[in-house]
Amino acid sequence: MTTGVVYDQRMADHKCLWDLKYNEKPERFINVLKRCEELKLLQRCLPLKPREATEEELLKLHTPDMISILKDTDSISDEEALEKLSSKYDFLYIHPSTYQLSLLAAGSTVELVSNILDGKIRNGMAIIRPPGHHAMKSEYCGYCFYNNVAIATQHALDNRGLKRILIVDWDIHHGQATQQMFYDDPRVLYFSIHGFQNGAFWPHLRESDYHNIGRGAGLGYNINVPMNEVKMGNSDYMAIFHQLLLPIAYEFNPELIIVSAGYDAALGCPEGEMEITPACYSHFTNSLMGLANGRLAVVLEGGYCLKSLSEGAALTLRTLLGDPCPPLLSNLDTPTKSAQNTVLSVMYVLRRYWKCLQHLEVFSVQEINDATKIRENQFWPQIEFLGSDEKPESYPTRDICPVQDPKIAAELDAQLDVLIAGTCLDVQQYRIGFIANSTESIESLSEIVQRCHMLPADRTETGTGGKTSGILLNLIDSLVDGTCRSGIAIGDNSCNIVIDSLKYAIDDRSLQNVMFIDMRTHPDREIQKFFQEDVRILYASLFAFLDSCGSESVGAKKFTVNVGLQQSCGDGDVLSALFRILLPVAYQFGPQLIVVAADRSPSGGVSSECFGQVIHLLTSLSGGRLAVIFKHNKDPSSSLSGLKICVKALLGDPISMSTPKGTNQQLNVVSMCAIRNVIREQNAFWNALQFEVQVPD
Ligand code: X5A
Ligand code: ZN
Repeated sequence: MTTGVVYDQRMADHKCLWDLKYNEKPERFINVLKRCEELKLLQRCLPLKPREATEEELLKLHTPDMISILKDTDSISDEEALEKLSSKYDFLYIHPSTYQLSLLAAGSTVELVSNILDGKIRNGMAIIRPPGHHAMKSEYCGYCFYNNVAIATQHALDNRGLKRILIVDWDIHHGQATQQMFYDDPRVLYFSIHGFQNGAFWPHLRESDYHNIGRGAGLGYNINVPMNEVKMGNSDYMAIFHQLLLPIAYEFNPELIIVSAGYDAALGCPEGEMEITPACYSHFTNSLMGLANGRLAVVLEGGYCLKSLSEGAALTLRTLLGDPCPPLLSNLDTPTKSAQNTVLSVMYVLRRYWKCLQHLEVFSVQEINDATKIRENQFWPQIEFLGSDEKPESYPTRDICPVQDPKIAAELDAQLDVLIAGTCLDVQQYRIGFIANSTESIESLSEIVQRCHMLPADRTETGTGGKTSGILLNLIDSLVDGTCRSGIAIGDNSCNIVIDSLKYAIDDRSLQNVMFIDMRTHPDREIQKFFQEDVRILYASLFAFLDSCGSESVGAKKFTVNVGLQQSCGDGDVLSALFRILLPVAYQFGPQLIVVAADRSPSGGVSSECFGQVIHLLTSLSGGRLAVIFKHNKDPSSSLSGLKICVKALLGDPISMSTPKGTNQQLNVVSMCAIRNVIREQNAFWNALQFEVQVPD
């Protein structure tokens, strides 16, 4: 199953006749396609046929006027008349081609989504314009005419009976129209990260603030993450993904994800003034690909710096195709105070609706309450958004498009060249290595194993580590040499073997840093002890040592992170530890290689699917270089299902969720304590963890 792409060359026709420098210009579309072409991505996709949306599709969410007004401009070639009509709306121009192209943009988005739901493609991207997320029920707005993403969502609800759709809106502007359309619908979870600046950022709506969380049955299903400062970057956005979006998305367990993918929060965009690097969009994309059985539709919205737009969009498509994420060139650091506040505010208003936020309820509600004292912001007092479809009476300011200082623009441009050069590394390596000590596991997994690259199990030369660790050494060699992207070795994973192999990676293969994650049900202390003083190895374990209960580490050491979960805990606990501890720490460490030791406990509470999700989420790091050493246990069925899912995750196959309810389960209080203790202890070293509320003893 492949990746679909939909676009129509005519989409370059729509332009502003009276201001050719207008931000929403044809080159946006042309350059994105050009970059996808350069990276040879389009030829790897299944091209879908663009089509116009039908009246019936439009009228589900828009008024008849929204069709007729634009339809009538079809024949107006008088520039002045077009300009006059356009000026009635907030940030908009109309061109004689606009009507037809808006229909094409909406229809093509529906086409993308229905091909995904038909199983013809796994995921895909709509490279389209005009964009859609500001198009309200009865008002064109912000370069948008019809709400492409909302129309496709409605199609999935009405014609396919979907019950859970997640819309992620990472455009820098709040998709107020999408919010309005599904405000009381619990079937649609709308999650938007946007510039807000306490109301000073367009579209200046109080309904864009974090306390607007849905209405009626839809309470808790509208999530706004407003940014109140400019220059937010990868650290801020990844913190929002790890702390909010991913835990909530895994709990929601969507059947389909649609992304309103604007690239105007990217570095260099004059509208957003934010600093997300193009590579970070790969990370956003990859982290969503484990959900919804991989059904992910990415739909272009804004993005006004041609360089960062085309690179960000192309990297998104490349990730959908299954290529590894390019490493973020600078490791993540502390999110800004302002972003931390936003995250806490959002957690605070949503804690009753999402079990993954329960730890706040248990430990720190008062804290957060103080931290996020309801603000009287500079434009208006805090007022609930009542979900009205009406156009807001008037806009507080009607700002002009910011003009970038040419000196700043040149600087950003140079910065982008460096970043882009760094993502063009050779990543054309899709092979997944497979080694087994016994043929038994190969036979029972034959159809999966066939898709892997078999590596030799024996090792002739005996360097450091010697023969015993042969399979893991061979696997590490293949990843370092680039023969394989990632791989799995099946065999003994006891501590000597792991120690020898990690030593081999740093001493013999000169890797600068390696993250080792002990996911064995019964970790022992030997590995941790051995590397205690070695800053090149970040040691992490998930489950508690046999001789301890709950979290602990050796007097709080930076490169030793023991989460200490009970092996009987559930998927929610494991994912919580991953999102709140392991991923932020790993992103700050920036390993060149990740080694995971695992087994499957027949009695453990963690599902094989969850194990697969962990592996999938880790593939975002270290350029996808992930070596798993897996040991069979005595119960062949639990062992095989774990193994199968792990290989599938490495191959990029979709992983289903264990229960139809996702990880919607009560968190274990022991785990909550363990996780909290680790964060409190480790945030002195890893400031990517720092926004966690400090609870006094
Ligand atoms: C789709 C989109 C933005 C309008 C901004 C007006 N619209 N300042 O990014
Ligand atoms: Zn935008």
